[in-house]
Amino acid sequence: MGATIKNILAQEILSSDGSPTIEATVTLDNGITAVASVPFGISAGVHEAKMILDNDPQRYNGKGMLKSCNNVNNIIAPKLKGSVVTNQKRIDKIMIDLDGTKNKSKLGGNSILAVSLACARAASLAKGLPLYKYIRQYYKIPHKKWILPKPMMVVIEGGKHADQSTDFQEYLMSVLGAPNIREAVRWGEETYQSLKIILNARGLNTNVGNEGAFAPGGIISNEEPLSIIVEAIEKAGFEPGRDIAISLDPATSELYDAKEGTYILKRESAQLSSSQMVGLFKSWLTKYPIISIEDALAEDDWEGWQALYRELGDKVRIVGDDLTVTSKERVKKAIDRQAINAVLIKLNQIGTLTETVETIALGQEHNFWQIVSHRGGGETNDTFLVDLAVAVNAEYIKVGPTRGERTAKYNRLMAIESELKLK
Ligand code: 2PG
Ligand code: MG
Repeated sequence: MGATIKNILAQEILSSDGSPTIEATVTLDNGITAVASVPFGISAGVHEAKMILDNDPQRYNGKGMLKSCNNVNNIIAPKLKGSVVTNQKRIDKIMIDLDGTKNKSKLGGNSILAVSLACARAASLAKGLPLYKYIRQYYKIPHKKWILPKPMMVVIEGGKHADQSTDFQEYLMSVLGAPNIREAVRWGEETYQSLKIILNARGLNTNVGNEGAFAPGGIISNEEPLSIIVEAIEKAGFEPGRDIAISLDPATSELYDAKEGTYILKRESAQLSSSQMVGLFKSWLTKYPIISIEDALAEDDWEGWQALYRELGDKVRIVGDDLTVTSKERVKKAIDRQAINAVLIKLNQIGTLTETVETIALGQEHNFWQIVSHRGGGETNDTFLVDLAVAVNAEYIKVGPTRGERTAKYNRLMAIESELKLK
């Protein structure tokens, strides 16, 4: 029998947004302790696992997480004490059953995930393995080699992540051609610095948004960032489309008027139908080196997604985020409907490590890209997502280029590369 859980304690910590989030500490009978924390999104999809907030206006404007912590300390912890920590599937199943709802709304996806991740980390320590190796071994993930995820860096952001910037939420640089991760990170960061010079030269400010990307107020259109990024890639000495390409996350669930069935682009005083949105992206593909588009359409606009896939599925990676919410069920639906060829992965969208790994496995059976992502609302310094991405050979990690909670992810990725002695 392996090490068992002696105690689990959850408490509030501050997220990158200055409001609380949840952190869990697991202590084992052999004295090992492990800590994990859970981020949250600001443009969260409606189908995500529920995050439980206190809604007590006296504390943190209602955004406290004491209820979530109490759910861990008073309900989850007593059930899990004495469990073998290396049996992650059983631990996750106990919590799923204890919650009993479809979207983890009773105990909170945030509470359950904090415990799930802290247990996995404790188990990896008990086994004496780095977390990424433990995850690969425990879930019998069939990859033999280590192929590290490349940086997909958010470099211009708007939407709900910044005021007075673009309607579309994220413009990203995906590094393609670097010889290794350390170089890939350097390429991305140097290009980000070139971008700053170009934005300044165009009279646009370089304040940053939630994810550490530039959020240039006064930008005139949703298309302008594309030419700016191409210019920045060239200025940094790289070739657009060969060394570094563009990825997009317009996060259009936030722009969708469900009643009218249209997408509202305030910057351009435009109101576009699904097929006009598809047309817009199609025209951009002919002008810019775009390799992936995430949430090009709203989370329940299935017909729009299918049309997009029919039109562009062989030219670009079509990534589900709000559409698929790291749920096996929704990824399955997207496969059946031929709506995507890549999946964004966020642990807190589904709420346990086991379910996340299952969703990834399903996508990989279909040769979909896996992009493991940070959150734009409140992130933490926890780097679990990086170990997960490495364990499954994900194609990319999507993380902003600055601010400590973001650079921690790239630092972890480079450390793993050094540890594996990959050149
Ligand atoms: C997204 C994310 C992360 P948020 O839409 O992909 O960039 O944003 O966490 O705010 O939902
Ligand atoms: Mg997204």
